[in-house]
Amino acid sequence: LWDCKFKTNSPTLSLSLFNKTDRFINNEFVKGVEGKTFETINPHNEKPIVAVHEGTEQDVDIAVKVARDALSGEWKTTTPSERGRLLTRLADFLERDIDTLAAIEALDNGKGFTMAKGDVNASAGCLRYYGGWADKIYGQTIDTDANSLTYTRHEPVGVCGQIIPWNFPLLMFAWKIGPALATGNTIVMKTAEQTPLSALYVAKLIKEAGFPPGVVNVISGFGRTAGAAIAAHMDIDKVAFTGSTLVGRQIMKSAADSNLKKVTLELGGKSPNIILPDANLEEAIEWVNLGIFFNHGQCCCAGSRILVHEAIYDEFLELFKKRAEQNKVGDPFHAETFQGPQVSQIQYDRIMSYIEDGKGAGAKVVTGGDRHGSEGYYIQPTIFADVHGDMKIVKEEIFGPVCTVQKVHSEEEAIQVANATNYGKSPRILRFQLFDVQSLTSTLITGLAAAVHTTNINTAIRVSNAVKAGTVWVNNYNTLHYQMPFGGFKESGLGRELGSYALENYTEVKTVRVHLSKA
Ligand code: TXE
Repeated sequence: LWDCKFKTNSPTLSLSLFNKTDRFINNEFVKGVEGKTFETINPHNEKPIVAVHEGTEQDVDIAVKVARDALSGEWKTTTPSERGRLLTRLADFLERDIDTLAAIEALDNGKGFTMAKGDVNASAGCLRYYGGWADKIYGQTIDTDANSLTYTRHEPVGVCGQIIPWNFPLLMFAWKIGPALATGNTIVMKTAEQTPLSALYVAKLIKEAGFPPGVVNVISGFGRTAGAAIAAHMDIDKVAFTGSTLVGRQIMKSAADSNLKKVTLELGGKSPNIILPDANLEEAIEWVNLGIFFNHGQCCCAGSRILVHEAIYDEFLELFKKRAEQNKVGDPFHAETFQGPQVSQIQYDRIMSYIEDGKGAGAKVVTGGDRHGSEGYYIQPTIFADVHGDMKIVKEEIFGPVCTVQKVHSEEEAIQVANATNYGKSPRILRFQLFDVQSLTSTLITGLAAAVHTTNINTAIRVSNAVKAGTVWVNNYNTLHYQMPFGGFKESGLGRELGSYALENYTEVKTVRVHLSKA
């Protein structure tokens, strides 16, 4: 049991109700088989919040069995409309408990309480959206010019393993379970070891909403044990993963080496944000600021490579510096906080080492470049200028509040630099370096997102068409919505999440051909 009180920007909040830190299998909270626990850390003060039961391979086995049985139990006869109602009810409960969920998220992840409330609302919206889809999953009738009736059915894939990261713990949970449940699958979810808490709270709500036992199972645990067990499991039909490109590769390999389970991946990025001379500079600066510093730079689609036309480069830098310095960094529970701590010591160290590397390589620190304060994993919003394409800070995903501003001389050059995310070694070399994160990230060929800022519609469309990215924002950034598909070109991923596109990941198409007798 943990019992804490927080002074938030809404009334003081008590989390004493939340005492479920075991794994959630078959609608019950039970201890892990090996009886191990691990601590989840508050990134604001670097102190443990609570010990959580660790799920390992054996727990994955149990969860898979339960999820397999659930496919032929009550869930099989739960009608599509009822599946929709269950998802909608779960969305209602998220909204009902928004303060509690946002507080858990702020505490465990470090994001601002206000931002976390946004995540809760977006998660509820996503679940409700997929609740709406549940009774609209159908195939085609096909005229084959023969004496037959041919039609397709969109059937659930089966047991889905889902592995999520720590940057949007609750939102990633919702993105994953929404389409999977709408289409009638069952789930074994592994949350990120840094942020297991909000999913455990939602597990309680899943039971309360009335989902049959075994439909959603949640395991808190580590990647190399529970995560790897999911990817390699012979009785999991599909794995959906969000995380690093390095692990994405391993998951695909495990899927291929086991039962060829279906794979969807949402991976890293080094997304370009292009500012052309005719842009509304004041508005563009706001979007650029949000593009990189939102969620402390811990977004796979963060606009971390800012490409600015030479005609406005100096003015842009001056205004962007001023804007970035207004971002309030501090306690997630303070009302005015825009940027909280990074999620963990590991991420903090990784980001600081990139900052040092940038300085060492001769990039100019426009603002930031250091830790913020003396406690917690806080880093100053950092802008580097005078960079070139060979620098590590330009080539590799930093996943923190750090961006580079590069000067370009034309629209053509902006497009060319935007698409130039292939630096160095060939994939053949990678085979021998699968565990070398640095060498692997340095070869990232990303294509998750991009943006262009211009007031000319022709330029906007021309650049959008030319940029190789799964999402292109025109005169905005980081505006995701559950109705819009999201995913990566190139090494940024496989498949699309959200929108109707995500439903395809969770259905098998069955063709039925009926021979019609002539009589
Ligand atoms: O990611 P991991 P990490 C990027 C970002 C970040 C870097 C490292 O650049 O700096 O990755 O972060 C599980 N088999 N992104 O180390 O390891 C793990 O337990 C199966 C981008 O946290 O990929 C967690 O649940 N699963 C990203 C999830 O994978 C494994 C978000 C992500 O962890 C596993 C996060 C294994 N062998 C990081 N190893 C995005 N696309 O948004 C780990 N996991």
